[in-house]
Amino acid sequence: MRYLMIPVLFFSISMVLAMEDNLARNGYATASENLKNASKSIDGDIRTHWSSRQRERQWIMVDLGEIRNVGCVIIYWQTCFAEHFSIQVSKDRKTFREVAKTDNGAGGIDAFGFSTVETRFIRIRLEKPGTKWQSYGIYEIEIYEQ
Ligand SMILES: [Ca+2]
Repeated sequence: MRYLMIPVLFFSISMVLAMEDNLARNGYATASENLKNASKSIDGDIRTHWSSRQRERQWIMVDLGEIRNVGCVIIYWQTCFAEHFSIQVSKDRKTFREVAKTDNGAGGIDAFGFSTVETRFIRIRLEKPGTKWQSYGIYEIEIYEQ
């Protein structure tokens, strides 16, 4: 019994800590398309994902609901990752500023740390797919203060 309890307990503690720290868990997700699935990118479940259709330029955005300090974004890619993409922030959803960018994404997990900014909206601009399917899929977006 003890053998079984230890990993279960450890998993539970990890989940609680992650939920408290990850600002995206209290956010609202929207996207350039397939809106009904956008929330699956911030539902805390690594088995569910948002995916786009086959179009080169897309975006997905998380509204934190209020201005928060943000200094780290982690993206968990589904098979269809982006090779070129950037992360932008905005307080008002009108003026966006780029805080991270890559032209050599390789999928898996991408973690970006940057100087902490005050922001409400975090938008991931997807510029070029990295796979032959020419679409994008994201299991989860996590957003942290640092
Ligand atoms: Ca998910």
